[in-house]
Amino acid sequence: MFGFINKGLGKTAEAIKHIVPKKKLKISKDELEDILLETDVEYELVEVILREIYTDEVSREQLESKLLTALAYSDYKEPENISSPCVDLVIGVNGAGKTTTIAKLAARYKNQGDQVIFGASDTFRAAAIEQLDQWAKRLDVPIVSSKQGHDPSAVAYDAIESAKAKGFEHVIIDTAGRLHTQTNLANELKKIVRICDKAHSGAPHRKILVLDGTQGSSAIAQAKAFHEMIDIDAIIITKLDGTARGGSLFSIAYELKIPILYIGVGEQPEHLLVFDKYEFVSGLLDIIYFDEEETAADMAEQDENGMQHLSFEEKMKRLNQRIHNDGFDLLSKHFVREQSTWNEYRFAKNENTGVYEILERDGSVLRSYNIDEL
Ligand SMILES: Nc1nc2c(ncn2[C@@H]2O[C@H](COP(=O)(O)OP(=O)(O)OP(=O)(O)O)[C@@H](O)[C@H]2O)c(=O)[nH]1
Ligand SMILES: [Mg+2]
Repeated sequence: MFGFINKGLGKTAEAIKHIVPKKKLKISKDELEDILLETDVEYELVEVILREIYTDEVSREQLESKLLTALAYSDYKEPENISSPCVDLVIGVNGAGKTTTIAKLAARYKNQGDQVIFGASDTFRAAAIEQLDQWAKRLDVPIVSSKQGHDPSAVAYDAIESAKAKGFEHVIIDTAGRLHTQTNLANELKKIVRICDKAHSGAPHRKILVLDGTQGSSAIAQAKAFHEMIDIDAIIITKLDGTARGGSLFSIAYELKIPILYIGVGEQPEHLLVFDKYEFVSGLLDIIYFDEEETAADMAEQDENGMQHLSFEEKMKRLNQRIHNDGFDLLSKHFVREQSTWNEYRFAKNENTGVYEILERDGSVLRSYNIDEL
């Protein structure tokens, strides 16, 4: 969990800390609006979230329920009864992180003891084939490829056939993110889907859309276009480590209603994390709010002068009351006045003992108050 926050939400956390530098028990609605907009939650969703909060101050529990509601459709369910091999078709625009994500998926499958084969169906660019080939070598994964310009669906077909013959559990197919026209791309993707099914009934089992996390909410329109071409089963959001737009996940999930399968948090094969909405939300809330378990002592320590904390404020209120009951009134932070005589005395916190004291002119203590015992 700690690693998850560090890797995936580092930049997003920085952006939030500009608005709320120190953890709090409650934040104002204005602060919440700033946090949501700053981390690239789309305004429509920001309005929905704010509209449903009826108090001026927002607690961790209130925000948690709203954020989880936005992620209601983000849960991914593994398709049932897949006859091996399971075929992943990976699509997305140029540079979204498809090929890198394919390597990450392969590393994951291999780690669980499964065997994987790649299909280099991005035949639009020679460099794309070359890049996947390099990952194949590095990860020791066999690859089916052909020359630039060849039929990508034929490559997909061969890769599936090869996996069947070898008894492999997984096929991962790379695709081109851009062709000369959008219609070409749509036709090509549809054809790959058809041919996969021909090679292995039910394939591709997962049509996975890779979205560039640094594009944030602006990737939504793009995702809709792909979803219209071929129904997307799941989304992987990459490069979250490099962006402060972590909040866009809420908009993406809320608008598209397509499950989020993984998030990419770096360039190495191990930098792919299963997306868990509870973990994600609690990771974000930890940046803004105190943990439920964090004690008042932790809060006082976090906050140098303590004044911002409710529990501390409550203590100060009680201190005031006690001083008043003892016949004094607090004039300022450092002076009290005796009600009966109107004499003024210095009032200060003893730095050595932490006790608050009303002091005579000669420095002797007239009254002392241990704030923790009030
Ligand atoms: N920091 C970071 N970089 C990533 C991540 N995923 C991919 N990248 C980088 O993003 C760049 C593009 O990734 P590719 O995997 O080549 O993207 P692609 O979608 O295959 O691109 P094309 O084949 O050109 O369409 C590369 O430099 C990757 O190393 C990630 O999760 N975090
Ligand atoms: Mg690629």
